[in-house]
This record gives sequence, C-alpha cells and structure tokens, in this order.
Amino acid sequence: MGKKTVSLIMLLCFTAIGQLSAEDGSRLWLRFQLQEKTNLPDFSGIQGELSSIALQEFQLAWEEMTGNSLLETDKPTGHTLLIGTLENRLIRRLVDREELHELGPEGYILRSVMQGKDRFTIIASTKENGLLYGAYHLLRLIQTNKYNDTLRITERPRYDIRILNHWDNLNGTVERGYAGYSIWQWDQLPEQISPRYREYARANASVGINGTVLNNVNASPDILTDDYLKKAKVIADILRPYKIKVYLSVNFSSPKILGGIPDSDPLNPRVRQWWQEKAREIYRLIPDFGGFLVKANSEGQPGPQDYGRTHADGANMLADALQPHGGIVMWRAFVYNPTEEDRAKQAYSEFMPLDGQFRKNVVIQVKNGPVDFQPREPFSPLFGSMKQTALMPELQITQEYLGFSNHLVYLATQWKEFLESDTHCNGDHSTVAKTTDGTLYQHPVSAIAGVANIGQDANWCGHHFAQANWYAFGRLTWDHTLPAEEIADEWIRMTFSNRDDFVAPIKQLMLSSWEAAVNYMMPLGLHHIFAWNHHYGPEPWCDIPGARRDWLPPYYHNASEKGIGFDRTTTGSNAVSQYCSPLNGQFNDVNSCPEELLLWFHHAPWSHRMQNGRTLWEELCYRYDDGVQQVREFQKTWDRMEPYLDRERFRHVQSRLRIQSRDAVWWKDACLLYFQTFSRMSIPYDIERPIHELEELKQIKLDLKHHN
Ligand code: BDP
Repeated sequence: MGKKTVSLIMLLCFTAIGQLSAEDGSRLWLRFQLQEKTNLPDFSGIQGELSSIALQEFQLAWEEMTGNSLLETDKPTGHTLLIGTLENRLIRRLVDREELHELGPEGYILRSVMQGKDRFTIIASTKENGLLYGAYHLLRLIQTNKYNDTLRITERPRYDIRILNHWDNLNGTVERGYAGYSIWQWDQLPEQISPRYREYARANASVGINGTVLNNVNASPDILTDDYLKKAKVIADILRPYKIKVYLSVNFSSPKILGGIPDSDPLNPRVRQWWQEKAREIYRLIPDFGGFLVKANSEGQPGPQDYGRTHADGANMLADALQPHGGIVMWRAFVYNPTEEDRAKQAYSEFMPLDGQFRKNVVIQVKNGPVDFQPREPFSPLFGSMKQTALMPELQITQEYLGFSNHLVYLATQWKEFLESDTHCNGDHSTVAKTTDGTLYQHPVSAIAGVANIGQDANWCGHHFAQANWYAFGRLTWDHTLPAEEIADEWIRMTFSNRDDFVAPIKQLMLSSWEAAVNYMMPLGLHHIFAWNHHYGPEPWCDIPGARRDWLPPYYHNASEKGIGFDRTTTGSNAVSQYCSPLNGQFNDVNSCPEELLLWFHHAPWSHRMQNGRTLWEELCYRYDDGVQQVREFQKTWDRMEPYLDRERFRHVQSRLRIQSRDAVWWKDACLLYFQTFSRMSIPYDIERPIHELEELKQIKLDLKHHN
C-alpha cells in the first residue's frame, strides 16, 4: 500500500469517527475538523516564541486539523508560518515597523511573503494580543476553505472594549438566561476550577471579545466582599492569557451595606474613601481589572438619586476611585419610572442634560433601542445626540424577547440595522456605529457590550443556532462593517460543514430568521406585547389593575376601535423630537415614517392605507401569517439537511423548530384574535382559515369558539 492510500484510509477513518462521535455542540465553532490535505496550507514549519499563546493555540488547532504538529524551526525553509512581534528578527525584516505600530496592540498583519525560494505566512503585531487574533484569523481561513498563498490582510478592531455582560447571579441562576445555570461556579471557586473557563476564554478570544462582566447588573453587594473578589481573581487569571479583562457589576449601596457607613451618598467623603479603598483592594488581586458596570436608579436599584445627586455625581465618584488604576465605569442609561412621560423618552430626558459632565473614564452604556431589547426598535435617540460623552451600545445576545433558546433567530441582521442607522446628528452618514466607535466623536475609550447567552448547557447557548449570535456579536464588535451574511457563512462552515448545499440554504434561513420572528411576534413597530413577567408568549390583553402601566402591553399597543400604536408624534408624546433632523420630521409624518416602525411612532387607524394598498389591519394579518409561513419553510429546509450533519444536532434543531413553529401560530392567533375585537370595521380574522384567503373572508363572521 502506498503512503497516499494509507493516509486516505486514515482520513476516512477519522471522518467516520468524527461523524459517529457525539456532537453535543460543546466545541462551538472551534471544531477544527480533520481537513482534507488540499484545504490545508503546505506549512513545513512554524517559528515564534514557544511561550506565545497565539503559537500554542495555532499548534493545538493544527494538530486537530491534520493529526500532526508543525515543526518548530529556527532556519526557515520551504513554507514557514511566522508568528511574532517586532522582537523577532525576521518580522523586523519582513514587516514595516510604522505600519505595524499604526495598528495598535490588538491589530495585526497576516500576509504571504516570498523571500528568494522561501515562502512565509506571517502573523505580526506589536503585542501578543494582536498575534492571538491573527492566529485565529488564519485558522478561520483554513476552516472555511478560504486560505490562499496571496494573503494581504491588515486588521485592527473598531471598538477598544468588546465586552460580554453576564446577567449571572451569585447563586448560580442567570437572569434572562436560557442555557442552564451560570458557567461561573461561585460555590466551588476559588478551589475548584471548571475546565469550561478556559474554553470560554478561547471562544471569546477567537472572535475578538476582550472583556467580560462576570455578574448581573442587578448586582448583589456580595460581589465586592473579600471572598468573592478572591473567586473573581481566579477567573481573571484564567482569562488573562487570552487577553480578556474581568469587570464587575456593582451595587451602588455597597458602602452602606458592606462598609457600615450610614449612607452611600456619592458626595460623602467617607463613601468616596470606601470606594477608593475597595478599588485598591481589587487591583491588588487583579492588577489588570477592567472596571465597574453600574445599573443605578433603575428598576428598584439604588443610585445617586436616592441622595438627590445626579447620575454624573455617582459615575464620577466611581471613576475617580478607578482612575489611578486605569479602570473605567460603564454607567447604564437604562432608566425609566412610572411617570406620565413616555418610557421611550426617559433615558434621553435624564441623560442629555448631563452631557459633558462625566469624567473621561466614564462610558454611558445605552441599549440599542429606547425601550428594552424589543424584537425591533428604532435606535435610542441618545446615539448621535450625546456628543461630549463616550456612549457604548448595549445589545442583547440572550433572546429575552425573541423566543428564549427555543427560537432560531440570527441577530446579526438586527444589530447591523441598528449599527448602520443614520442618526444624522453630525451630518448625513453619522451612523450609530460611527458615533460610538471613535470615527465621528473622539473620546479616550470606545466600547460595545452584549448581554451573554451562555450557560452550563452542553452546547453553551441552549439552541445550537444561538451560538451564532455569540459568534456574530464578537465579529461585529471587531468589525461592524462585516456583512451579516459573511459572518453567518463563516459560522456555518466552522460549526457544521463547508458543503455548499448545506451552507447556502442555511445561510438564507439564518438571514431571514430575525424578520420572520418580528413578523410573527410584533410586526410594523408593535412592541412589548408579551406576558409581562416572563417575556415569552403573547399577552396583548394583559392588564393588571394596580400594576405599573409601563410594564403592561396595552400601554404600548393602545389598541382601540380607533386604531392601534403608540402616538409618539408632536401631537402625542413627542418622542420624535428627540431625534435629529430630518429623522424627527420623517418619523413624525405617517406617510414618511418607515412602515417597519409605523406603530412605534403612530397610533394609526385600522383603515390606514399601507404603501402596498392594503389596510393596516390586513397588513397586520399578512405579516403575522408571513411569519408563520417562514418558520414552516425553515422546518422544511432543515429537514432536507439531515444527510449533511450528525444526528444529535440535527434532531435537536429539528425539535426546537417544531416549538418555534407552534409558538409562531400561538403569537399569530393570540394577537390577531385580540386585536380584531377592536378592528370591527375590518376584515375578520378566522383562526381556521389561512390568511392568504383573507380577501374571501370579507363576509365571514368572526367565530371565536375555536380559540376557547
Ligand atoms: C430587562 C430585563 C431585566 C433586566 C433589565 C436591565 O427584563 O431582567 O434587569 O432589562 O437591563 O430587559 O437592567
């Protein structure tokens, strides 16, 4: 038997074993499947510092992909992979120093270079951070069959801080978490260390995430006790080699609760001193500690307003404590009160007057929309408007309002729509991304956060496809100009298969999945019509006497015989005025308001004519039905994919799609049956009839019997 035949047999055996072995999703997109030789670079050796984490990670992956390790070599011949900083003599010779410096500590060059007969693939950076990201870039190219011998890649991240927010409680539960208990096993730390911590670090580093807030924004003061800080230190030590900094959410009342001080007033010198000492204590344990995340005076959390002080007073006090150590404060703008003012206006009303009053190491963390991670919202009007203060977008990776981990919803499309929204606040093309990444407004630091969807489930995120959202979040924080499609493409290839017959339909499915969910849940700008407490299913009717109005669906949809939607025009709450011109005018006019946001900004009559000629009521019916039909198509597409993947993941996704399909019908029926009780003049909705027969239904009387 020739050498070639033996390796072919080995390859086939490996592939067969790979297919038989359990695929529980635990390896995420870092599966490094055994590759066919034709897909691999013809590296003859590797050169770099053995202690380099980038080199180690590359070797590890290479071994998985080839079954062999790469030879370390001092004397490059053939095709050498060269990984190094400017301390490496060869790198100094082959790479322009200036060019490298311009890319900063996290940027890198990934390049193919010929030197006489010798070929090099180079990963160069001024720091180890860049080498690590470069190594993962090269691995991604190999895994997705995109490696070639003419690479000319220079990269640097768009945001400085690319951070996950865990809403994980110290008792192991996760607020709005749908993938099991928290991965942080506080009860076992610091003695026992879960192997998952390191896997978590690798996964994050591979997509460019460089920070993590370990605990819930609804923060227990205990996190700042000696015990918990020692536990946090252990996690920080594990994440550090992967260039991930640890941050903590803090409770504003900590000085009072832990320090025995009578209050936590930010202007009280004893309180200020308590925070300074706490900061020193933290930095003794975690020298590169990132800083604090704070939810203050929001949903019952304590804050500076408890003492008649402002958000700026509170944030600046913490910023002063962290400043000597290089830490930052991420102060959240998610604030609203049960006042008469439209909830969507409140963050802007509270924070705009404070613009310019925050310390340089404070970043205001603003949710993408003005209300709360709804399936679709316009961007928060703080973006673009607040110019003297650094603002960081907060996205929600966990699907609190998008079907938990039961629904397949790829969120990169939603995030792209948000990041590319033009605020017009600094002329045309002042997109949200450009107003926050340092392009248009310069601040000492730029940042972006995502609420994590990670838990102890074997597949980390509950749904195999929810991993794509973790992945996409990282990729977009690194480069928000990447198309959602390209990110999906990479993820599918690395997570499942490179086969085009699989990649193309699944990519299509992912790209339409967010719009489908908007359709079957809350089309045309409807929002917050969930069951008020768990946020899973529809309850547009939910009205609890005595409860806060701004937690209840009727506050948001305002359905009546006259019409439906929240009037935020100049004759309504006037939220439109918080947007820069010409958006304010555009949103204000029912004829120029984007139809996707119609009911966000307008209370429109049921008979309102849509651009396609349908009435609003008809369009609502069609949208809900479209959503249902789309999910049914997803099911069919997925069923056709059976031959391309392992049984375990196939079945898992298949059963989740079944739930999603059932839920989509539930949403459609609940919302349409409820709304039509108001829309009497319009065509009735009949639960038994497909909506596309709507035209014929004009004469048929509503029959609610089936629903009861
Ligand atoms: C809401 C969640 C709640 C969070 C809050 C927040 O329902 O659990 O605590 O946001 O962001 O979406 O603080």
